[in-house]
Amino acid sequence: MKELIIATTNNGKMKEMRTLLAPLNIEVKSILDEFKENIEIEENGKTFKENALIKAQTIADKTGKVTLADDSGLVIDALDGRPGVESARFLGHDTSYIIKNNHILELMKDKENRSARFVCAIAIVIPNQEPILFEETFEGEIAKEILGENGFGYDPIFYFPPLEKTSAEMSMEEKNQYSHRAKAVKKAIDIIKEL
Ligand code: ITT
Repeated sequence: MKELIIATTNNGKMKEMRTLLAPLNIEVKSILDEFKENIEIEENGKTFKENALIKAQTIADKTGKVTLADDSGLVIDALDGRPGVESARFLGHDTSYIIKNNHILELMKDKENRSARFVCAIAIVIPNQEPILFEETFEGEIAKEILGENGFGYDPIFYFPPLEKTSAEMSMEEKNQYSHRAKAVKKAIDIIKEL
């Protein structure tokens, strides 16, 4: 296999994907690389896996090429799993993460249970084959304040106790050692290597 399409328009995600998939030594293309424009896909699934499959299937149908999609998000136990599958749309898709993150800190102000996890579901669609789906997590806590400038999205409020840092304070190498996406992409690499 010479190329892999990643059904994403999220630059932060794509940056991590390129680094994580480098060991495959194949061309890795985002939606923007492949189509020269963004393709809107309605993510109306109820679970991360359903949404990952919707994205990968839509793009595989358009390209006829092997396509991988990541659907991910932040699950906070004290907020009944919110923002969850709505993570990108929480408070509006175009609302800045400074506002989203501050709002979550406010919602979590009096909460004793701060446990949370990032979830990453990956779907791999190979034309004319059954889709492959799996999910991994990155366990941590909601921080008390916004800290760090690396990463993207909710990284500045996601505290990882083993390193005593938020995931926005971790280097890319550190995040790619422990994250939900890193663990899921490692599984994807093993599958794609066999194609
Ligand atoms: P695509 O669907 O085009 O891939 P998206 O941003 O809409 O891009 P998702 O629907 O999977 O992607 O939503 C994921 C959201 O979850 C993302 O926008 C972040 O807010 C959050 N998220 C996921 N992984 C994250 C990570 O590693 N660090 C910080 N936030 C993360």
